[in-house]
Amino acid sequence: MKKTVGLFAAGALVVALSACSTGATPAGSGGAAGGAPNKALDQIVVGFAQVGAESGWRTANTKDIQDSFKEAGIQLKFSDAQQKQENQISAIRSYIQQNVDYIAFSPVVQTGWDAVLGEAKAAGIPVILTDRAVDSKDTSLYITFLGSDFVKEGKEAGDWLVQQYQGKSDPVNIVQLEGTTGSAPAIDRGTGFADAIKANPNMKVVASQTGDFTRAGGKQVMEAMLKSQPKIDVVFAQNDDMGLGAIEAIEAAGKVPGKDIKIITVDAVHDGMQALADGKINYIVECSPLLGKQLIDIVKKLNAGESVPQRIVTDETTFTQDQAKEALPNRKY
Ligand code: GZL
Repeated sequence: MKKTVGLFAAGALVVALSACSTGATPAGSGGAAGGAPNKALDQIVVGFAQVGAESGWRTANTKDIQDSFKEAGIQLKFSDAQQKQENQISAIRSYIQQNVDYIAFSPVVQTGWDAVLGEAKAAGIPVILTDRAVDSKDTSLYITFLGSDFVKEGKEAGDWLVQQYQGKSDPVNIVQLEGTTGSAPAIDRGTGFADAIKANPNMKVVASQTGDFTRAGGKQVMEAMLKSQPKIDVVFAQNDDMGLGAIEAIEAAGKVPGKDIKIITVDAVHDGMQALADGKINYIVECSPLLGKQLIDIVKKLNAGESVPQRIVTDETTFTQDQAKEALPNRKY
């Protein structure tokens, strides 16, 4: 929807702003540009281009977004890109064609978004990043990035490991199961983890490979690492699903996960927390998929002509085995 400029009286130019999305606040500028859309909530249409359905985290994220929009009475157009960037780009282009009021998406990888985000900007449709970031230098291409601090998550995983081996100097051979290649969580969790352990020369990442955030991928990569690595002490899986796949491979190799090989993961979805409570995983860093309500809040603020911060970091915590046993009964996902 564009601003509607109309000539209402001889010589008088009155700008009539239709209830449209051009009142959005360019990132970091504060205040609405051109007046608030102020649409009735049930008239607002948001196009959401989801990454896929690759993990328990993604399933929970999708459910939370869909439930939040239903509860808010805001129209949601939803697409699943099956972890392919070209599908997400097509979905965004389709939302532009449909002239939605806002576009939200979780970029499957960090790079390659400037062109399509430029098209959304030219169409006057504000873009909200959820979950994952883009590496665009032009921050006017999106209004805000709502999601976790992945570097912090990686660091928290590494810090826990360093603490476990405090005062010991024996070699600690670590294998890392990376998330989707080129994705913000894979890049940043790897950076945070490496930073956390770098002061300990006895701790070495002896192998690191992507399992694409899937259980099957984690199992496949772990099977290969068990064959190629003479000794593995620790697995750092960048999400629960790859960690659960690694457990299957470790047990198939006749070893005890959580004891013979320690496992640290990220997410804290139900199956991961169950494995943690059962002692098969040793530590989980939470990454909350429950972004729906915050996304709705951003849409409502923009519709009211209010500005939103360019970066909104989600709250999350960490879990030991005992904490998982306590938390499990009340977990939403
Ligand atoms: C993190 C999210 C990641 C999860 C994985 O915010 O993008 O993608 O950690 C998911 O489980 O597949």
